[in-house]
Amino acid sequence: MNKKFYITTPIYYVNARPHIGHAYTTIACDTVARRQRLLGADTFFLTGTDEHGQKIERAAQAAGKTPQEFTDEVSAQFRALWNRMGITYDDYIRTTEERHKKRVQELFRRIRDNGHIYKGTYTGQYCVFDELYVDVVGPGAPCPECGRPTETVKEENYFFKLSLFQDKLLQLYTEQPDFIRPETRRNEVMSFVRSGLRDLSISRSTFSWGIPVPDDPKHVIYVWLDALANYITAIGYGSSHKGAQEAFQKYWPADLQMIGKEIVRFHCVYWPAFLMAAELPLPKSIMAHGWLLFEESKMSKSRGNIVRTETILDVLGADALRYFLLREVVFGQDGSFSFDALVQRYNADLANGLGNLASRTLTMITRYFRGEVPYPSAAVPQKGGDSAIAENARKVIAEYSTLFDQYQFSRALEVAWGLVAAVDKYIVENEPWALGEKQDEESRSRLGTILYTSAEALRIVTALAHPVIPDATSKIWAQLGLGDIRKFPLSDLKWGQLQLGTKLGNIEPVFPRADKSAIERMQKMEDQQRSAASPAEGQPGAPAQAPAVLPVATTAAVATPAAKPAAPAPDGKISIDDFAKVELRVGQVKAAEKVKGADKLLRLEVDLGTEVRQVVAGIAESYAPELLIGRKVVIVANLAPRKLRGLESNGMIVAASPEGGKAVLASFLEDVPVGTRLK
Ligand code: ME8
Repeated sequence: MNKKFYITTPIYYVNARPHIGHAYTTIACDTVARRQRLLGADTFFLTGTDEHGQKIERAAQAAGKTPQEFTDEVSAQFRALWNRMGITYDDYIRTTEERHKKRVQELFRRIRDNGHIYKGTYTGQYCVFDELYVDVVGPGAPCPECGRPTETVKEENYFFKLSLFQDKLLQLYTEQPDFIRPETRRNEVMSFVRSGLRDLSISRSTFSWGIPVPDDPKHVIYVWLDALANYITAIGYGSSHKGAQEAFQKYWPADLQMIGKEIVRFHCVYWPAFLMAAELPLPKSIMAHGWLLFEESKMSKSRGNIVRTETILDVLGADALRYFLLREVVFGQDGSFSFDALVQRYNADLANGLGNLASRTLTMITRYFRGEVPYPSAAVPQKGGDSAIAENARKVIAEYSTLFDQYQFSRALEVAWGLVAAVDKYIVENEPWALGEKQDEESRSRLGTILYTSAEALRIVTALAHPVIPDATSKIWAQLGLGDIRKFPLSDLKWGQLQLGTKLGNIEPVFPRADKSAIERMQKMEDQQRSAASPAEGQPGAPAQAPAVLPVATTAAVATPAAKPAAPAPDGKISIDDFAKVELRVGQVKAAEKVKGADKLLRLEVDLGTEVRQVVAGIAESYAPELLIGRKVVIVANLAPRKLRGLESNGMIVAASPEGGKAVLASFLEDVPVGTRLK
């Protein structure tokens, strides 16, 4: 019997339209699902939308629609986008569907019957944006996750005995190290759980947009319990239908649940605890990837820095986006998106790389061998270069598979494209076009060997890359005369399978080169979208300006997403008066420490001569706090105070933030008195 493989994306909130952050997770899952299918696994790929809760209810209100109308509309937009991109999901679950609602109630009942739910009163702060109960005190206190003001909730709730599962969870993380990937996230979760778990409120009674608690419909089930349950309800948990029950037996537990790093706690703490309480098997692995950053902060609708997927599809196509995201971003870490980098990668690796190799090789086979694959001739001895390519390809097949199965997409693609580069070099060195002019036996044989070797390497890269760039590789495969690539059993891939005499299909370029205008076009399309975006599309409750919080991303404190410059002169320059508005001063660090729960932030006390200021800076990944004590730094002294992780930051520390690198603090070679102004 075939191995099964069940893979899920998060179900996306429908409070805003999809952007390439959502597409990133969906593409990664689609790629894994496609590879599993090629490897022969009975694969089930689930995605969908998360449609209940206060956040969605308010978004609908802001749009002047009923929650159902609103969720129908936005959920359909997500689905239409995935369809347009050729995402091969097997089911699309909406949490407003009847099948889901009934099955969530069944799960609630089961956990309650097992004695893990009790009634109590919750008094505390709630973050509507994160749909999260938070441990902060006082009305309006900022959410430690996103910095938005929290709301005070005092209501009778059902509680889940989360505290009971602390030891079991720690045991799980220890015994099943792949349960949470990557390692950094696992460590974070373990220290969170070790610090103690409190029981969790799992119902709300002050609004109604949710699934009623069984036997007590005044309450609706907490949106995260409702949402997480989708992973089992979609495949039949809680159904009385035999077929659905069989599907659940077959596919659960999930083999891979892919998420973004901001929802690790829900998936790696709450979710397994709910499942344990219901005595259900746990997912095998939860993989949390990093964030796509745009203009230095997390791409998100509330920050207004999103890039729509449609723009890239219109100009470069889905394969370009898929390849770029998986090749450019180290999976698990944050990565920046820019149109420049996208087009550069597209041209270098796809148009000039794989595309060029395909058209060169196939065109020469057409021209010199009337479109039929020649075979390396036994009559003329092979050269070192020929066997080196074969050897290289064998190694690539093995390495690519290992890396891919560890979800190291970027490294896997780098390895495969190493073969593309090697074949390019091989072609240039062997000059098949010169041999093509000659008719003697030896030249023809040699030419056959070179073109066979090139075509076979092309076939191997094409098969390996298919899950990543399905459209282009399907075309190249057909051009190689090999039919439908989806039917190729990838686990059998080895050197030498290309048959003598295979008749090539029609040769057409797969990746036309993109010129500079592609970047301009995409930028223009996005600018138009932003200016046309209606306010209703924003996130209700979100501040008008992006909060300068948590995703300090790669930036040192210099780049604050909130600080939009005053309108620049038409040539982009500012006047000296504009510059004079910024009060830069020399400060000296008196104290420095890590901010709890924020791996990028340091809390500094900086002496400005006249006063000591608290500054929170995103430089923890670049500087150990103890190394900063006594160091002179440059501070933007007249910046309005802002809160980061609940700590007030009074000023900003100046640093260079090299692309992809670590922040470097601005400093002086000569000694300068503390408090001196820079001008
Ligand atoms: O959290 N970079 O939904 P959501 C990378 N409904 N990935 C990003 C991203 C970015 N800038 N922006 C979004 C929710 N994502 C809940 C989930 S699951 C039971 C409930 C991706 O619409 C990433 O996968 O806020 C992230 O975790 C997810 O979208 C969040 O989507």
